[in-house]
Amino acid sequence: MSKRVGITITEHILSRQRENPEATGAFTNLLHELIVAAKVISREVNKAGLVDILGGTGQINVQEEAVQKLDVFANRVIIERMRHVGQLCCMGSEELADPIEIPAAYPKGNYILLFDPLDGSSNIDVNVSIGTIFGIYKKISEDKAKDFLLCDLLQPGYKQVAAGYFIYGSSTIMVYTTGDGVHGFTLYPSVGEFLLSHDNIRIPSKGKIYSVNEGNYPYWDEKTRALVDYFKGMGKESSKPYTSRYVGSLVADFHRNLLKGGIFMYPADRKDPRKPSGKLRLMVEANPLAMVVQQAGGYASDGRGPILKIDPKDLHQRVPLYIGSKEDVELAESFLSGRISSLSPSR
Ligand code: P6P
Repeated sequence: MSKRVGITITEHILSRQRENPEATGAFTNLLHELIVAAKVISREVNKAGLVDILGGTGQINVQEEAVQKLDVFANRVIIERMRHVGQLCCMGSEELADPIEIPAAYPKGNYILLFDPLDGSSNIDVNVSIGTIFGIYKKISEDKAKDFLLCDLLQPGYKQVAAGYFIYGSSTIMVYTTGDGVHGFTLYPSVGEFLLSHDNIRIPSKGKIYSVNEGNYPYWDEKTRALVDYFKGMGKESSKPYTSRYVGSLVADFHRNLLKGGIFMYPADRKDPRKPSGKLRLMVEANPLAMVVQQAGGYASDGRGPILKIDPKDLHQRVPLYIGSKEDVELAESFLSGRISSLSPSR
């Protein structure tokens, strides 16, 4: 066990800051405030069954998804806490159509925060783990007359300076990377501190788990079906069957595969003509998790190539997602590109 297990997230971030001679403390300040926001969200999520904040608000968000009260709460907590930190020039939320400006009264900074405030919210009422996903970029625009430009928000994922997620489950865990490995911290509720519990997470190069919503099988193309049939040990290219695990909450499915190995897939499908690339969002879901998994030795693809190299066109664009153990994701690319000719069953 690493000698560092048990140190606080604050000490972990500060030790990183001390190792970086150019560090000004701005990033440390930004991450610290995000952690406070997550603690507030965690408290509400963990008592959701006890107070009347369950159920929908009757509103629909920019993704045309029923908005749960905790979604609204989490979105508001993050925006209100982060906008006065003085380290951001703007934000982007999965819940809001437009970029979030920092009010004139507040100091601005040179970072951009993109986030999904409460992913998996359809699981809130049934007590399944849900999460907050975030990616942080440096400002690139130089127009002095503007706090930010759209190009600051629409950067490819490899430009992220940090990314991670909070998973609100049997315990609240924060997993993040600043480009120097992936580390997990578990919230010690009675102390109110995140303590290092998973030092330098590495994902197995090949797993035994596949995660996909097989209810969408009728809406997939032939190559996608062949790929999933392979993981099931069926079809022309048979293999030893993998185990199927699917929670329906991206952060929960991703976190399990990160620790145990395996592949999570949300393929393009014909289910909704408005969402031909599937359901998941590039900027606030795929890119942050792609940075985490790559830093842990894994890989994330849209089926053709690296998620992190996609040039974004829209803040809310959707993307097919294949993410997890490197060998499994590369195999998925082989099926989806048609490169697969024949695989020995022993593979
Ligand atoms: P489906 C939750 O709404 C979410 O955005 C992700 O957390 C999850 O992976 C996905 O949708 C589940 O979608 O279509 O399988 O229910």
